[in-house]
Amino acid sequence: MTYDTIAVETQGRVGLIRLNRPEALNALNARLIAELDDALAKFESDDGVGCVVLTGSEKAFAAGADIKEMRDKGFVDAFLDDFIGRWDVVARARKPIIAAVSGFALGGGCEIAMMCDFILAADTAVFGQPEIKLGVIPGAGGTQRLTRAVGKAKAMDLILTGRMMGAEEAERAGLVARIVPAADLLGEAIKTAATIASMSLPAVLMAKEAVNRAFESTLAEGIRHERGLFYSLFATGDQKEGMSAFVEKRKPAFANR
Ligand code: CO8
Repeated sequence: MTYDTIAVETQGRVGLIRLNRPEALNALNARLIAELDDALAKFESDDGVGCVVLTGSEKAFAAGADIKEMRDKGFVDAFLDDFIGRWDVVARARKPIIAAVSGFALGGGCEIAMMCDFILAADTAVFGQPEIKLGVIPGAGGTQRLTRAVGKAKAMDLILTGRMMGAEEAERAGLVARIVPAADLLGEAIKTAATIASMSLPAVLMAKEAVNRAFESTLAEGIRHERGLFYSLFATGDQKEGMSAFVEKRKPAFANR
């Protein structure tokens, strides 16, 4: 597949995807989602990639779903086509994905960022769910993921008024893992992804799965699940390597097996 709306590259064990529709502030249209799906599937099956960074431009991570594409849809077409269903590509990924957000992350843009495993934000980042101003509501998980991230009060404030929130407020609220100066954002995201990609891949995938389980189960269920995953890692060579390296005072060389 040739990409018109994203740019894809690898840097070491890091897969990098840039949303690239500058004329529309990276508004997410069907073509872009199909390309994102394709690029992520390739990274998922590439043993050379251990972590993915998803980013946009300096001005916009993504200013939402493409309003011009959505405007004329009718209910039956939207329902039968289930176009939002295809957006789950990011949430379905097993490998970790870091959202590196600079500028606008609005509507579907904020929702895609929240589907990633964590968000690194430039100090210029702006988050919001402005769908209410368009006569609709968030449709790609915004009412659920934002509420889990920042709590009911702030989620209601943002979703009912459509107001935007800056990086500092987003970090205070727990939506953002860290803020970095805009000029350092991509470098910091790639460095962070490289650190993750240097770990044992089975351990990384299981850690991600276990943390996500916290949002889908009771505490007792989640802890049982975590314990099962933890014990299973003792079947990997990487566990032997990691613990031996610590005892022998050297760096581990994980084989990802
Ligand atoms: N869709 C389509 N085009 C867009 C979008 C968008 N979401 N956002 C910006 N653009 C276009 C503008 O139309 C403009 O194009 P043109 O030059 O041809 O007029 C170009 O990008 C530049 O935008 P502006 O001139 O508006 O730039 P400003 O710097 O003045 O303003 C803003 C930037 C504040 C980000 C402004 O563009 C804006 O408010 N954009 C819309 C934000 C929004 O409402 N997003 C939510 C969209 S709805 C949604 O995401 C629902 C998700 C639910 C899932 C749906 C699954 C498909």
